[in-house]
Amino acid sequence: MINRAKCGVISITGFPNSGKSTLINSFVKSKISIVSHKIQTTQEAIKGIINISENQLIFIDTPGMIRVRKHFNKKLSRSIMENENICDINLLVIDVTKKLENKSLELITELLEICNNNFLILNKIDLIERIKLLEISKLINDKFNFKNTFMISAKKGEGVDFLLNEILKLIPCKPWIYKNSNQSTDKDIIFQISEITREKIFQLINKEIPYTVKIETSLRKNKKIYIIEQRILVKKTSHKSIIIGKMGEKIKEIGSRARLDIEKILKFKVFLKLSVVAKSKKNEN
Ligand SMILES: Nc1nc2c(ncn2[C@@H]2O[C@H](COP(=O)(O)OP(=O)(O)OP(=O)(O)O)[C@@H](O)[C@H]2O)c(=O)[nH]1
Ligand SMILES: [Mg+2]
Repeated sequence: MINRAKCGVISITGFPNSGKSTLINSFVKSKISIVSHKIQTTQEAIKGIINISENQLIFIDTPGMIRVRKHFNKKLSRSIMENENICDINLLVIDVTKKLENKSLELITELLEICNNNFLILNKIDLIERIKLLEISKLINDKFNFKNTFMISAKKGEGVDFLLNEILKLIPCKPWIYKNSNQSTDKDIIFQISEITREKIFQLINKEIPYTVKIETSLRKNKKIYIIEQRILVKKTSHKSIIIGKMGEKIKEIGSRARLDIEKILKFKVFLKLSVVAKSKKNEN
């Protein structure tokens, strides 16, 4: 097997909210990257690893690329560009329900510089008519030189296996980078568990608060159960009250949704204890 080993690095880039994290989860068949309806959910690059017979595929989910480079966005675009020249294939994911502005077209030019093999991924095809889809495909392909175009629904898994097969045809012969064949992500379990809770906050709390939240996680295990304690660090006492919600309803919902997902990852029963801490470190709950 060593002689025939193939290993490919595939970056997943595109605009915020286009479905990049949904796609990496669909490839890996596990929630390794969090998903929400809000833009800029993914804050740092996350690798998803799958092994198929002699092939190892390493996907890199990246934070959505945007033009307005505020302080924290600079960091985000840098982490995308760190992948420059290391990927064998770049999947540029476009949300077909969003209108493509001129500045988005300019950004595509930048994203194509990351790699020599670029695939155009038209995502969310479950939401538009075929005729509109073909128009979008033509519009983009007339302007840019993509190696191939794929029309998929990352959420429903439509077209994902076909895309995977085309990727397998292009990856180079070289030794596997990750020797442990059970490893599905480069992130440790503490990161994954913290991210799950961050996802629930993105899904359940409105506006800007989710962007400022940090999660601290500790975990221990006995014979019967994992005991996980998480501190949700927020900037202001007012944010803390919003996360806790009326009669503690919000935090309860965050906790029960997070626990279910964490149990899926750990494949074990979990006791999850959440507390919310305002930055002043007073008023812990
Ligand atoms: N209907 C539909 N919704 C999708 C599809 N793919 C993703 N979504 C939804 O689009 C939203 C954004 O998905 P994400 O996977 O978080 O998008 P992203 O590109 O990783 O976003 P950022 O990390 O913020 O850049 C979520 O609400 C997903 O459920 C799809 O194929 N069809
Ligand atoms: Mg994402």
